[in-house]
Amino acid sequence: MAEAENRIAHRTCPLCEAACGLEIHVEGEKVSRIRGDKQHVLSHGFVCPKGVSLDRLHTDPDRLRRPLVKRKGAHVEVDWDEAYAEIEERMLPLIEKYGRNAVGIYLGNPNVHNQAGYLYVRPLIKSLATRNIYSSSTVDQIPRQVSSGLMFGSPFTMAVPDLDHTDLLLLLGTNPFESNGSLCTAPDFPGRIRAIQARGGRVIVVDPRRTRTARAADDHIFIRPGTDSLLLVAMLQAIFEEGLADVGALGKFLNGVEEIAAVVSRFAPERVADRCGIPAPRIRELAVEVARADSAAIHGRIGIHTCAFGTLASWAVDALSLLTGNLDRRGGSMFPRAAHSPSIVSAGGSGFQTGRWKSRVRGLPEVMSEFPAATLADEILTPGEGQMRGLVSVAGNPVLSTPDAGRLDEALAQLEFMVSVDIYCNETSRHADVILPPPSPLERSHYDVVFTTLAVRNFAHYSPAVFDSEGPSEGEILSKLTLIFGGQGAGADPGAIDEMLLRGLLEGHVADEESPVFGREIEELLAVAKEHPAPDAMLDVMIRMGPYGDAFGSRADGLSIGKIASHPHGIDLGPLEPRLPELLSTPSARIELAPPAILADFGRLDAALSEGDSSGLLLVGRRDIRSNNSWMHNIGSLVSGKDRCRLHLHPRDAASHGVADAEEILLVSRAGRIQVVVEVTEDIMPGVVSLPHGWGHDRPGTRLGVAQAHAGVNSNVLTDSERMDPLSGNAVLNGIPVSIESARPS
Ligand SMILES: Nc1nc2c(c(=O)[nH]1)N[C@H]1C(S)=C(S)[C@@H](COP(=O)(O)OP(=O)(O)OC[C@H]3O[C@@H](n4cnc5c(=O)[nH]c(N)nc54)[C@H](O)[C@@H]3O)O[C@H]1N2
Ligand SMILES: Nc1nc2c(c(=O)[nH]1)N[C@H]1C(S)=C(S)[C@@H](COP(=O)(O)OP(=O)(O)OC[C@H]3O[C@@H](n4cnc5c(=O)[nH]c(N)nc54)[C@H](O)[C@@H]3O)O[C@H]1N2
Ligand code: SF4
Ligand SMILES: [Mo]
Repeated sequence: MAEAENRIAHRTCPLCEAACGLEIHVEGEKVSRIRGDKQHVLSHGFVCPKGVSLDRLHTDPDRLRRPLVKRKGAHVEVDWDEAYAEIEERMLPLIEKYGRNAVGIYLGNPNVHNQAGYLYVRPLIKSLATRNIYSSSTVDQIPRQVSSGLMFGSPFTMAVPDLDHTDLLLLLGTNPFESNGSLCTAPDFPGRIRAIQARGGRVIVVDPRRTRTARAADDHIFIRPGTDSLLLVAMLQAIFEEGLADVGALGKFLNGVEEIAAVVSRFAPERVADRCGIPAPRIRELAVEVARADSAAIHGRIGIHTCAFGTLASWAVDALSLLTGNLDRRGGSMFPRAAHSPSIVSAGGSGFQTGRWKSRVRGLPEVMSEFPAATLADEILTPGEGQMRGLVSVAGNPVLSTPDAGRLDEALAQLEFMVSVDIYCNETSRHADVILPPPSPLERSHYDVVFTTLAVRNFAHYSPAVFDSEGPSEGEILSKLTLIFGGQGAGADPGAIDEMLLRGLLEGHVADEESPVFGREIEELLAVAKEHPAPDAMLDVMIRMGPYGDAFGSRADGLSIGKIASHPHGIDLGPLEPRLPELLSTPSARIELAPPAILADFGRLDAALSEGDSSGLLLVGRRDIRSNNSWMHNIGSLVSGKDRCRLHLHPRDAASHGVADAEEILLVSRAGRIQVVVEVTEDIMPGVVSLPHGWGHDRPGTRLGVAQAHAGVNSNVLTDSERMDPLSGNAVLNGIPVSIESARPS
């Protein structure tokens, strides 16, 4: 017998936005150990319990290796050709009979952690030619994209806090000690927070829970859920009133300061204090501290975005940063410069628009060509022309992750045909007639196309696959679906999509007079890129044509995918540098501080403030370092120990409701009711309760042996699909009015 080969593979962890470098020790075909890559240019050895469990995801016997097709109500394994043929035979007639919009698509979060999702989803959507496009964006970050689109011209021009240089970090509605950060790729967020403190800076956390991040901070401010927009706007008012507004050099290309000064004047701290649960002097003090700091970085996430005023709150974060001279400046909020070429954005166009078309049932505006995930069930359940009869779900688990989940669960059961591209048969994919499983993360190469654009330091890291895959790659699966829906048939060669993508990437560059490859032969450049198999060939084009790229030999010493790959610990591309006005793509080529949609939303904010507040309990979520949304609960080491799916309740509320620790209660909202065990804790604001999302693994028909034994309950049965941020379509997932009832039969 040949001796087992021992080697160390280096790769980016694809699980969360921190993008840590892993060192994977391999003996033969087995991983013997995973630890942090100490030499990684960004993570310097940091890892979390999920990253070191990647091999257990890889070896999980419940992870699907072959396609499943539903026969007589039960899933059976079939080969790939049979699975594709089934899709062609059953989905195409639906499209023919009911039209293109009858088949929708839902895209889940792992698509942004996987280059296949980045490259191959767009052609798939194009081939479906449907308006029924949904994704986890509308239960997550889309308010940030809308505010960025309105202010800077592109929904991808998002500022990130310059963690490594700031003197004051203000965090709102984010708990990076558990989540490891979001819209801010910063492996070892805890270490970076300690570094701010070590260099004499301060960290302030605004959160209705005393989180691990809050405990590590210098200051923690409790806030009533859903009121961050009011807090931030009142801080703006205070800054104008105190004469502290100073936009610095950005004044040369900035519109709208006077309009904003006028509109925020109605929101003095004294007016919002009670609603926020923060004394007015504290709000003023905070505003002055941000304005007077040598540098300040303000960052808000899930807690401020998944609210009724998510877009306004996101806008206010940038407005505060701009008006205190902290936007696009070291130590403030800055725009990263990733190594791959950006999707082409330019000033002077028609600008960022939403509402170009409306959803059928509720008339909700499209945002970034998507409808809100909160209306997916409506479109399936409501009869009439254009009713959805089929669905393609790629890397999503909306049955656990989107609001009014009980209703969506029922809706999916009524579809005539559903395809899931997923590694598990879980709460959502159990509804699918065909499940197509892509390879495990260790069986694919990785280049972080999304999170390098959100990193606190510019970097590039390529990792080859650790193991070969027996099945087709995710790109190939998505290409097959593209060809089927495009009418080329299940037998067509998926390589045709690679060829199309590659040519598409190159055509713009050779035709662009400003480009260093202007006028060169496409075939010549194609031949260079094709030295790598797809999708690396596409990445090679994007890297070569990117800001540090070699432009196919035109720029000596520039980057290519091969060059990046020759640095297994990544390449450091330096600290963030100012990028305005170069990056602006608004029609005016200026920053629009007062876009009409934002100005108009102040009227809604005013009305909401004038209305009375509900005095009842408000439900918020939370994350735990060992979870990853809904889908890592089948890994034993990540669910062992104390049950984590418990309702946090303040002792005062426990007493007033006559509820004891560890008691099971009924939690009731307008949308639904669930039975849950209470954990009484001082670490939550009175009047607020908290339950994590992503649990509820007790549905029949799934194949999740471990998760079923740690089922928990689905918090999204309680979240309400009627409540959303109208500017972005984002669901309200935090600040849900709930009441407690006895679980004991009366
Ligand atoms: N109440 C409440 N709800 C929330 C949130 C909250 O804070 N509170 N957070 C929201 C947020 S931020 C998000 S991003 C969403 C997530 O919403 P979703 O993306 O819908 O849900 P996930 O749990 O991430 O499910 C990911 C799915 O992808 C599959 N998968 C994993 N890896 C791969 C892969 O490589 N390829 C493929 N094809 N499939 C794969 C998993 O098995 C799983 O089925 O949930 C949202 N829901
Ligand atoms: N371990 C782990 N890591 C993850 C994930 C995971 O599920 N588990 N998911 C990943 C994904 S998809 C995302 S998008 C990111 C999210 O990353 P984060 O935004 O850091 O997400 P959370 O940890 O849920 O932190 C949200 C915080 O907002 C608070 N909050 C709730 N309502 C309000 C409010 O109205 N105002 C304020 N100020 N705070 C409020 C909650 O108490 C909570 O502490 O995490 C990513 N990383
Ligand atoms: S923090 Fe995120 S990227 Fe880093 S090891 Fe954990 S899951 Fe992976
Ligand atoms: Mo997310």
